[in-house]
Amino acid sequence: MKRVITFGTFDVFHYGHLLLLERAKALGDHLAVGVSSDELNFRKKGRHPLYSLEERLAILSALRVVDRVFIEESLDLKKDYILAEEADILVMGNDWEGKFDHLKAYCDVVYLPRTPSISTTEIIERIKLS
Ligand code: C2G
Repeated sequence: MKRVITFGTFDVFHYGHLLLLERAKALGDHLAVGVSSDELNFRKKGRHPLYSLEERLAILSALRVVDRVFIEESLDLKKDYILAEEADILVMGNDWEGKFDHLKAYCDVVYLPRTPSISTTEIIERIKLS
């Protein structure tokens, strides 16, 4: 049984998020998702998510491909989350390419290509203009 772990904010959940999770799950049998706390997202992106942590956790928990969700409080705790979840594979989008290579001591690290032309920021902009 292979355990996969991935992380993200998943704000305004969209098709690119779904494809990332489906490809992550296909690499193993069990998928755990670390969902960024509102504070962590503010530190990463300089804005609060539109969807609250509770809403983002609820959406992710309801997905068939997701077996478990937990809260990611800090980018620096990845090693602890990997060990706690007994993960065999860490999956990240390739916007993080190379950034987590030091974790190869604990599990396989795979960067998957992002789905082109879709992002939460772009969706927010489109809604503002319409
Ligand atoms: N994603 C994707 N294609 C897109 C948009 C996003 O494959 N068009 C992927 C991202 O690469 C990421 C996941 O969907 O793997 C979640 O995206 P974000 O919420 O933007 O993730 P991010 O805030 O970068 O969080 O610990 C690292 C972070 O928590 C990652």
